[in-house]
Amino acid sequence: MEFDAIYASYEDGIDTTGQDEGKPQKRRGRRCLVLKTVCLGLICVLLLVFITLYITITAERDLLKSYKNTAEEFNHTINSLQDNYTDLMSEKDQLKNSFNSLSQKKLELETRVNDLSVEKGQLQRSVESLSQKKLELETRVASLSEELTKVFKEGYQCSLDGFFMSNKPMSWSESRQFCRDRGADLIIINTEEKQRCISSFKERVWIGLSDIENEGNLKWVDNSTLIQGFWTEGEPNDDKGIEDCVEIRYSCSSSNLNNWNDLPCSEKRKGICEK
Ligand code: 293
Ligand code: CA
Ligand code: CA
Repeated sequence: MEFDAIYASYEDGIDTTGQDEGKPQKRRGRRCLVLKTVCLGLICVLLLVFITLYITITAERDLLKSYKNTAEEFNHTINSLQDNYTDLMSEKDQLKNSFNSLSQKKLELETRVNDLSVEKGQLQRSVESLSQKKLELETRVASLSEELTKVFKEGYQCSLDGFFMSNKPMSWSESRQFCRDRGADLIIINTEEKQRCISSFKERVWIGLSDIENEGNLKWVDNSTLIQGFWTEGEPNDDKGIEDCVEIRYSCSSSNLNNWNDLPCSEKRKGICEK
């Protein structure tokens, strides 16, 4: 109604030509055009509003989506960091346990090292004391050996040099080795003087005579054959078929030079060595 009134007054103002015929029809046509134009304008405005709203909403939705994605990524990162943290804490606990156990072992080892050091000190002192005792004993043995040789020489009026006796009873071979280790060998008695010199010795001793290699064929240690023997009566008898080495038997009478006896080589006797 308002529009009709406006257009009517407008049409009235314009039409100054005085032509009245067909006026209402034209007026209606114009009104209709104006209405259409207005409607179109309104539609355009509404369309513009809709498009603007659509773009804005779409942009907001995309933004929200992006925020959501970012939030999910954050969550994911946080979860992963939490997992890492848990792993690291567990590793830390393990390392702590290992450290404690190693510290304990270190302490034990330190204690062991200390104990061993103490033990080492004691052993070193023992070794020193034993070395000292060994030296003393060696000196004593040397002095006794010297004394023995002196007695051996003086007691039996032996004027022969280069004689000495092994320090303990051994088999014939061991006694021989004792002599050889000292640059000598078991004595070879190839003169009466030698036999006289040692025959009254108050021990049973080995001499360097044997038939080890060939039964009945007695030989000296230098491989020479026996020429003159100083046998006890009835010797050598190879008793039980096992007597291959020769000893000098202890004899009360130093005037009795016949004091040799064959006996098993495994018997233990001291040996008389000759250089
Ligand atoms: C037998 C007879 C003894 C002799 C002895 C020694 C051993 O037992 O008269 O003293 O043999 O020859 O070597
Ligand atoms: Ca024999
Ligand atoms: Ca015999």
